[in-house]
Amino acid sequence: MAMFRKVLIANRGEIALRVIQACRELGVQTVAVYSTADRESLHVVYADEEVCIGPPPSTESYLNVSSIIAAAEITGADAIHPGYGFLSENAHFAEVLRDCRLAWIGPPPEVIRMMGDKAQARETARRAGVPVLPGSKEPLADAEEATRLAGEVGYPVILKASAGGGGRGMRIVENAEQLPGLLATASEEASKAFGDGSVYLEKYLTAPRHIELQVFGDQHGNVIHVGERECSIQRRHQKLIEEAPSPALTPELRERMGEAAVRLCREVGYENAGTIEFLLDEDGRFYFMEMNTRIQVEHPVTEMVTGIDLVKLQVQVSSGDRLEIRNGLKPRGHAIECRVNAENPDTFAPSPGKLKTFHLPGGPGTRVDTHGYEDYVIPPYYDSLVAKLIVHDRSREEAIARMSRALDFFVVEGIHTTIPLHQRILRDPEFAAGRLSTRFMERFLQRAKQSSDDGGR
Ligand code: MV4
Repeated sequence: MAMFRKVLIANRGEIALRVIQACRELGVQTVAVYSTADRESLHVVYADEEVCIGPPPSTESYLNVSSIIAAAEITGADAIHPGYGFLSENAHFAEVLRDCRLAWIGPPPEVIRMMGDKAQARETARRAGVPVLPGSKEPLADAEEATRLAGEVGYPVILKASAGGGGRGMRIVENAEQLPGLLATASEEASKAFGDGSVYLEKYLTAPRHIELQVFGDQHGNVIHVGERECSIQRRHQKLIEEAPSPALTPELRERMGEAAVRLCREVGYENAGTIEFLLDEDGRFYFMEMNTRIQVEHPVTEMVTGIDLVKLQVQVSSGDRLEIRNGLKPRGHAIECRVNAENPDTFAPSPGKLKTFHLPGGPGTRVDTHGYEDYVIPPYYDSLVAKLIVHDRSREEAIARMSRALDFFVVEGIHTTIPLHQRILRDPEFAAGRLSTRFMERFLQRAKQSSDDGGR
């Protein structure tokens, strides 16, 4: 199949720009869509054509399927790239595009739908021989079944919404007494949030690492993995820092996790970019958690250690190209990404507004993915990501030093950002030692509070 002539980007911010860059390198024309809050945004400036699709609320613009399809038809686009968030994991949208003879730069809608049901994804992984934690085979019927199952796997257990994911609608249960009440609230919350109250149960790991494998499939049945990212540093399920490779993986463990990820993708006929999330316990055992059927925010750390342009590859495989990359690439050096959010670094309150000063760091092994510029006004309607600062160096230690330097040389005035928080995390001895877990931020903030209390006396 021939390369696309024109791609519409159904997104905004840094990822819209990132897709425009990839398309330009491929000689593909681009169409930006934008809400009235994004008239002054760079994705609108850099695209070849642009179409206003509605007012600021994303439900009326970036989530508005009919305006986006109309924009593609008016401009004669032949494919749509959804970026991350918004419509990127909407199986219905992907299906409608097929009916409109528009190519979808992503996996088949059937696979998006199946992986979107987290209980079904877990069962599919188990059947493919990918390790899962002890727990449900299907959504829980009632409190009685939940109590029996929890007794079998042992407390603590975690309740998860089948329609959830990314940490939404979860409850940790410490003992049998708590179970019926927490099951009821989890199910009610899931009904309200997703219109589906199904909940399943798993053994809960108290301080695992969050490690994800980047996978890729083409339309000819080839599936590869290109290594892992360690994403343990999160707060309220928002990742703050990601790195590749994980300081916890040996080449052998990487190969086993990679093989498991590829096996699952083959099983479901996966195509395009995807991510398999695993939990890794202290004894080096890994368990499937969920699959994300999109390009992720943190994809640049994988790009830096593999030399692969993942976004370009998404466009290429969607137009029918074969994957020519061999499985089991060795990561080259070490990459770290810090998410620079428009947030108060102490309270995490959103901090939209004008970027009065915006000086980007540069130099060797330093990459900034951003839609920001001096005098740009960050609108209050969307997520708070202003920039991703990514560094690459030969070793983890050198990458940390390079990141500290790059953060020092990143000057933002006019709004609060998470830059000072990142500087503190990089100085933390536990971080430096690579002792990471999903509890890292909780413990780090506790340590920070402790030392300021001590200092105040
Ligand atoms: C878990 C878990 C421990 N045990 N499941 C979080 C997001 C979603 N993908 C699933 N998540 C987790 N699932 C079991 N069986 C730990 C997490 C988890 C987490 C939990 C509480 C607070 C922060 C967390 C950060 C990452 C992962």
